[in-house]
Amino acid sequence: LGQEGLVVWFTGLSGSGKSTIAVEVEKELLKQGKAVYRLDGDNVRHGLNSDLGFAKKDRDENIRRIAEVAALFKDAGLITLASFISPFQEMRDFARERAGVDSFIEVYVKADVETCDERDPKGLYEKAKQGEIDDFTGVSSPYEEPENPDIVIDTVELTVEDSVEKILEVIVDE
Ligand code: GGZ
Repeated sequence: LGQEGLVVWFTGLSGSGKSTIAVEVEKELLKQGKAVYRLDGDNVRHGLNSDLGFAKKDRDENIRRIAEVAALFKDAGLITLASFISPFQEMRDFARERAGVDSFIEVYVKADVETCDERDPKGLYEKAKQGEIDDFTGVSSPYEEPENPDIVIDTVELTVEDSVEKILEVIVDE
């Protein structure tokens, strides 16, 4: 990998491990002296996209804006790590198209709903099942599995360390 930017797009359910893995990938890339920036719900949904909720229309707009931002960061030469549920194939395809097909890596962070529900670090699945949160992905809103991901990370089987290694192997070859 030279100075060229890249978008690494993490998709998966809430609690699948997207953010945990993206944070560790970021640390490794920084250690290697790479220019990297991470986009996730904490720095996007509270600012740029604070007007958006979780109905399909809002999720699509959330991902549309993030895809555009990621493409700009990529143009600036950054390895941009984006971790969002991004449940719809159409919008993930849009993100790939905006980045440029050769500058985009789709990482499916795979864990079944039951596992995520058991982990439930923020108690959101419980709230969703109680009807306290509407349109919750995996409970009352759909998640379309990636049709053609570049990398599949099965977080039921793999440790965080192994997951990071698997992703870095692909990134450094780009
Ligand atoms: C899914 C929700 C919802 C609903 C709040 N459905 O695990 P988290 O808490 O920290 O991450 C989830 C985050 C999902 O935002 P995204 O921007 O990634 O979603 S999407 O790509 O679909 O637009 C979760 C929290 O927000 N959260 N309500 N109803 N996740």
